[in-house]
Amino acid sequence: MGFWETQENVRVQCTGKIDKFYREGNTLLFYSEKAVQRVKVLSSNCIRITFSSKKTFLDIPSFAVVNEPIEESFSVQEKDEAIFIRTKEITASIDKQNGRIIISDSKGNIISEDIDYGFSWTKDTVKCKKKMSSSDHFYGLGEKTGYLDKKGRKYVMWNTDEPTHTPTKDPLYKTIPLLITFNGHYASGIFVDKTCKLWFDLGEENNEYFTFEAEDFEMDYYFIYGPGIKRVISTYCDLTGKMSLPPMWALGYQQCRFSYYPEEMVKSLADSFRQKDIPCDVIYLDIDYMNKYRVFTWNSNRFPDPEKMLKELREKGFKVVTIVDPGVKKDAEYDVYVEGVKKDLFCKQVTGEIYHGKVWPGVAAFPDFSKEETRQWWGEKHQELLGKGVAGIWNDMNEPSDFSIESQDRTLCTVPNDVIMDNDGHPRTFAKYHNSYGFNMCRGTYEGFKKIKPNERPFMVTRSAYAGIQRYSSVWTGDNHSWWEHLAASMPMHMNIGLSGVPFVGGDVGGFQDNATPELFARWMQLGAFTPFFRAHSCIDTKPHEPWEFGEEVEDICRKYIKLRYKLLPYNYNEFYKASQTGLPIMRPLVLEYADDEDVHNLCDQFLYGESIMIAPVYRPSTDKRCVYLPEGGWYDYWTDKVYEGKQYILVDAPLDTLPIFIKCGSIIPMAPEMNYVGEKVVDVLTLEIYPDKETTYSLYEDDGLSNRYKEGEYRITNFELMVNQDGLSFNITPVHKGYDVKREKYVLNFHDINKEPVKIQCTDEFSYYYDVHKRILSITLKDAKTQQVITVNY
Ligand code: MIG
Repeated sequence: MGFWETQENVRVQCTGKIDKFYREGNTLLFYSEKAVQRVKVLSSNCIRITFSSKKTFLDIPSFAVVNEPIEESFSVQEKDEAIFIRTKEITASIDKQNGRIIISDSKGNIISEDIDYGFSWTKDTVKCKKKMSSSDHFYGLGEKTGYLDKKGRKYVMWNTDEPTHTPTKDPLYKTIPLLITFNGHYASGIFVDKTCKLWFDLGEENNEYFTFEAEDFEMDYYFIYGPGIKRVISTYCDLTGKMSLPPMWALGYQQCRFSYYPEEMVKSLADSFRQKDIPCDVIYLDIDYMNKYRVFTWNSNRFPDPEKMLKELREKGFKVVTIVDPGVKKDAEYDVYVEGVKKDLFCKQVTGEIYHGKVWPGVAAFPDFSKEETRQWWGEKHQELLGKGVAGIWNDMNEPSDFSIESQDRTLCTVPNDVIMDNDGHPRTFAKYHNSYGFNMCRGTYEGFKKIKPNERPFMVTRSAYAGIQRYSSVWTGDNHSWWEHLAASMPMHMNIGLSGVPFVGGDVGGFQDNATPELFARWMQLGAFTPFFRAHSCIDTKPHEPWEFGEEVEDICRKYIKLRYKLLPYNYNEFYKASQTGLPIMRPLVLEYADDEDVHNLCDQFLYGESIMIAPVYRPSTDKRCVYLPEGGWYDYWTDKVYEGKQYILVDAPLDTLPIFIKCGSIIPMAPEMNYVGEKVVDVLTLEIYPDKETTYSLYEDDGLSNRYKEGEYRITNFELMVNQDGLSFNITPVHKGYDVKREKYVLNFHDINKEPVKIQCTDEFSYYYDVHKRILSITLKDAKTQQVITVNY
């Protein structure tokens, strides 16, 4: 096949006729005159497609993919027009005329179809062009502005320190190139595993096709067949790994500001939380704790004895997380810099000289985190922090941001493209590894964390990320503003990050830049209480943004929702557990559960928090009512216990102190007593809020919330089962794994929506009960017998 000139010097070529193909194990190679494409069968619903315009493959080990399975049970059939690869679930055909790939399911429905030709390339890029239909929706893509459905825009993947996220701003800090396509019936995923610049044009250029393009001579992507969205995500997480369980305190409320110092201020901040009866677990130290922004140092005037301070805070239940930036100050007297130079750990220019940019400490070198040795060294450096009692690490500026390049175009304010990264024997330019920089920084930190504190679970939060980051760190969405628009925009952004394999996500509650109004702050706190990572943060030159800075009414609202967050800890922790097992998000769009319902395909102003709770935040000023969509099934208003039929829009009251919360009929929600911080009290009484449907089951995971002993079986799983019949109900409690003693004494079972006083209650163990006729709640208290317990109620 030929080529054509679109513009001067931009010669576009495409695969052309396939001359020969080979199979070897799970791999097929297809050669045309100028290019080669490789299909690897990984499982019955996943294939990897690599294309090279140079006829050879890079074969650089992936940063993202940690588990690439091999599937050999598939058939290959050559016909006149195409070669067919058939697994149990999908058939991929490779057109002999042009190399294009068409994938269909076992019933023959076309799921994915290259159009015009397969791959095309220029001297700088490789592109793949696929058919798009009018019913297609696009989800995932990590951290992007806009609505839930990403259709209609072109996005670029290039990690950028972009402090002003206006509605169409792109790119931001993270790259997670997982594109989920859903046509209303079938979902599939395309995961482009490339750390160079990428573009996804999802219908901006044309509404007949979408494209993805890499700034490289090679394209490498995984095609994942669903048919459901959940399966796409879980298959993606089988490849890239899952979040491991964080320490339970990381689910508590976290307080941040740029910056809390000196020590007295940090301590009095902590005391204020306790005095004001507002629960809080974590306080952050931003860049000003360091000695002139030198990483792994302390400013000894501001923090004369960090170890002592951290110990005192710990005794009050506070954990401290410190920021760590990648830039290492160029300073001949500074050991970290000197060591990095001596051990050859910094990124270098082609000339062999260390590249120096400029960040907070001034002129600085950038560790080459693509090298194993650098990551190890960096990890060990955290002894200075973690060894002194710091509880977690906050990685910032790791796109990486570089102030030495001044440009209106923020994508340029980073380490230049021609700097070299070593990647352990696979040296390429920064341009090719750019999007992995923050990821590998986190990887080094995480490994170091595990060495320094082998008995603890690492806690980290990062701004920049690449696919697979969930293995190492939680993420936050960078420098938002105290704008209503950002409060609203955070919902689809968090949901799409969740759909991209990263369940532990949140944004700066209250907004980072600008001053929040009391009303905005209250509304944001309500939403924040239902985001996996729950941290308030504000910038250096803003007014104080602590929960008590906005008057009494707002302080009360903050207290109410932060306390609710703590009461929901068992539920929330269980959601984290499930996410660690499945890879599925905690904060999830309704489309994940109600895919057949067209009304939810782009619904992004309400969301599910875990399996039972739906949140419909207020995200506009002067608003005390909002429209809520209830999907199929029944829904309880959390505040009034009023039950609604699903599949309807309702208007609910939402005065400033009310966040509309709905509980799915058929839910069991475990709750803990109020506490000031995680672990303050043993949860000796576990309350189950039970919202009946005909049949309901719930499985609760519990462990010590801190150590890694759960990996050796030290955890408890208890199953709860409710069955409702005409004249009563029965409830079973069944411990199914008893590897950990949760020190529970009692259960309080609150059965909601009970309209009659019971005439008879029987239980395998001693119990007491109370029926509240006004609330229509039957409350039964019984001891945790640690064996199977059965309760029957007759009305
Ligand atoms: O150039 O460390 O997004 O959360 O407070 C700004 C100071 C650097 C950006 C982070 C923000 C943090 C701030 N940092």
